[in-house]
Amino acid sequence: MFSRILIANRGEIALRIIRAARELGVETVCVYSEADRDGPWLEQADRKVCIGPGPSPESYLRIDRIIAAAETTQADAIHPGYGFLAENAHFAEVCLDCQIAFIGPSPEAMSLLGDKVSCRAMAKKSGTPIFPGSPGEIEEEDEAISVAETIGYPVIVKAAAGGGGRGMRIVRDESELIAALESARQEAQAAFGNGAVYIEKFLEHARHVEVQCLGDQHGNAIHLYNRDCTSQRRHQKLIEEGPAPHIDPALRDEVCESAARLIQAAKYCGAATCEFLMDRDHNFYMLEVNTRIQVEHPVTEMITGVDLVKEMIRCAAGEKLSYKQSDVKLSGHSIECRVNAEDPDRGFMPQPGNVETFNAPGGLGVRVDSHVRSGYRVPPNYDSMIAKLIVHGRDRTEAIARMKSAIDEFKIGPIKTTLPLHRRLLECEQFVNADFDIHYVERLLEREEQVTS
Ligand code: MV4
Repeated sequence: MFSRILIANRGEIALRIIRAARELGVETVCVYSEADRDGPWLEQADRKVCIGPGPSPESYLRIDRIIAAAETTQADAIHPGYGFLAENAHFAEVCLDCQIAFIGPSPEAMSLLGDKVSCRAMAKKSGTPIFPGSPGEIEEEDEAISVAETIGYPVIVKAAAGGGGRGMRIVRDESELIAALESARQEAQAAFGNGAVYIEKFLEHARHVEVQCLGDQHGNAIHLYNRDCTSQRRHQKLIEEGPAPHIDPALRDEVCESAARLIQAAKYCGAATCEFLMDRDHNFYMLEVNTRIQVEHPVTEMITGVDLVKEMIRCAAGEKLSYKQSDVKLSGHSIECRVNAEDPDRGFMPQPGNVETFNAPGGLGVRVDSHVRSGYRVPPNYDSMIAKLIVHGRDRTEAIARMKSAIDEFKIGPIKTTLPLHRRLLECEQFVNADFDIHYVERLLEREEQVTS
């Protein structure tokens, strides 16, 4: 096991990693920016190193400064958390070159799964369902036309290096195809420095279902069942839950096992998530693989009892996974609300500033992952998530009731948060019946706007 790990992140995930390391008897070093000087999580670290000014390109994205901090504090590994450098294969490679373990996959596995074209090819080999589409990158206009004709319109043009909705173009008929191809290429080149694009059949009404996986350096890979992340707005998830509702166990196991086979085929070490879209007839199609620990990982921890961050650290240190597939048992239902410092009544405007009151809820089956306490000032430089409220219940009905009660108990002020919106979503018919698709939150917000104006 490592003696000391450096955490190249901030906020709640930095605290989450500190907790896991502490249980393993591993010391922690936190790097922080000038804007995070008073970050409460820093008090929990064994050491802290300032790496630059508030803007992340000058601190949390500075590979040179992070490596220098790891070397001066003699850290033997780096945990990247999520966001920032977590899915940067170059960073993972620099860590290894400097003889610092990267707590995550090898740069090769990260690149293989991070590129959507090579990931799709790998998925096909491992029997993971994918959308019909181009076998590889689209290089010629003629190929685009013939692929789209074969799979049928509508199709979607996507960037191989894309993710989170950037570099995508929906194409409804052949007349739009060539222009979409060209503009997707240009956007991808500008955003990712890689203009490669591919084509898939476009699915209109879908649910977002993802499978949590873990792999070790000994060729073992397991899945930890699934989560539903359909409740999102502009590619920002608002509510996640697990297991994904309304999926029969036989189909669920088949998809989850196919995800684990993909992770195994990629010789993957650490935590990975395979994202799928599911249509109304319960057909699954893999979208992409996230090669990091995700924000919503506590949902899986609540329903399986597995500490995902500890498993990541253990696997990076060369240990075997603590669980075989048959050791992973599903229990009850979990829901997570991402509490953002944003005003949902004013176009989700960020609400940086002083948090005078922060009274978190508690009780049976209630978990709050947050770095915030009363008196904390939310800096304007970073993501607006200030807490994750996670509940566990014996079934979905109990989890919903518990979440509503916990939201009512949660007092945050004077800054506005997304909690009142979460409360309304938990009561809307589509959520209650889990009869929803990836556009339902936006449609609900539009309806609310019409009522108030
Ligand atoms: C799709 C799709 C429909 N058909 N691919 C959006 C982000 C990126 N991860 C992939 N995305 C989508 N890919 C096909 N073939 C619809 C989306 C999509 C979406 C996916 C998941 C969650 C929310 C979404 C919102 C809009 C579009």
